[in-house]
Amino acid sequence: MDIIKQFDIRGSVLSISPLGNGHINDTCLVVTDSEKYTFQRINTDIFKNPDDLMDNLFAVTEYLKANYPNDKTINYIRTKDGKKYFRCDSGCYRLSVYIDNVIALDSARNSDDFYESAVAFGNFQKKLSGFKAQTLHEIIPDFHNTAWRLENLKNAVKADKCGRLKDVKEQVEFCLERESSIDTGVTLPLRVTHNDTKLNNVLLDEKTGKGVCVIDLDTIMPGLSVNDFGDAIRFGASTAAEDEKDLSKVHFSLELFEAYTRGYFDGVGNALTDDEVRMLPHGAVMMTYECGMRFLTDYLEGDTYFKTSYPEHNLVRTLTQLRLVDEMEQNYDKMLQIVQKYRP
Ligand code: GN1
Ligand code: MG
Repeated sequence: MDIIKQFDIRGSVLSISPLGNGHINDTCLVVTDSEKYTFQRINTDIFKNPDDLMDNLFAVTEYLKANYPNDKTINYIRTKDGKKYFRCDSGCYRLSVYIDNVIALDSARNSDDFYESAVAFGNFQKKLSGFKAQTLHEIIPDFHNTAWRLENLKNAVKADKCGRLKDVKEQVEFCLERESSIDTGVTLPLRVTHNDTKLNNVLLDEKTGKGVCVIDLDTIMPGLSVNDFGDAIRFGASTAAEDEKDLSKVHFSLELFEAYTRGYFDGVGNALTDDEVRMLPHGAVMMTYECGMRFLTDYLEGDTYFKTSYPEHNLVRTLTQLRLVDEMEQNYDKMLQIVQKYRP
């Protein structure tokens, strides 16, 4: 409560309650008698430099607000002494205006939801094409360096510090077998990328289902468009949640892939190069493979990175991701055809 008062808020606080289900930061809804706010404690184990992080967030949101004043953009509130976040003994905190009358979905209710999220992320990519990627701080180095993620997995396997390797031999093998698919030899342009393009990071209008605002800007960095596309497919083109325990419910849906591809091109227009367009399906496989390896590594290392609710949580997540990789590989040619069908 005292921390919230450090920010330049309107009204007096009526309530504070938990919000959302991110794996990294702690998020609350703060209601005052005149406004609602999103209040977050930044996870500084993961975001080691909150100054750089908040600089990126302010730079990007201020650019979007100035250039696209009619679109909804997250509005961060400074502290009373003008800082971008508040630091005290218990951590680093930030505040933004809560966006009302919206929903965030953990899985698409239908392909329209996924289509709308794609339009929003495509648009986001297009709107930021005039923003100089090099001016952003690299918040988490090697974030989507899949080869490095594989090295981390190999190290975790070697150390086997929790004795869990015996349960995941098959999954480790699956990841090792795909090493040669990582380096494609194609160099793609550096862009401003979101790097966490999950369906639930687009707020949809609760009545119309249209995309309202892209959120969770923590990992905005210079990166590759195909990875943003791919991460969205990883999460949203599955028929089940990322942590579905019943694997028979988890499938890669070509129908959802098609809906996203159509929406993405409706949003991004012709802002991508031919190489980027051609590599979109590869981005989907890579992001899913990479995320599977990250969950598997964290499982082997004793669940120190991702928040977990039960001991096998990271293993369950690994299994869904690897299942999706397998099915994407089987459908790769169809994915390529769909991309060609919708490209402008
Ligand atoms: C994390 O913060 P959250 O829950 O949206 C992670 C992403 C993973 C995702 C898997 C900074 O995202 O990279 O894809 O979990 N974010 C970070 O659900 O590591
Ligand atoms: Mg995130």
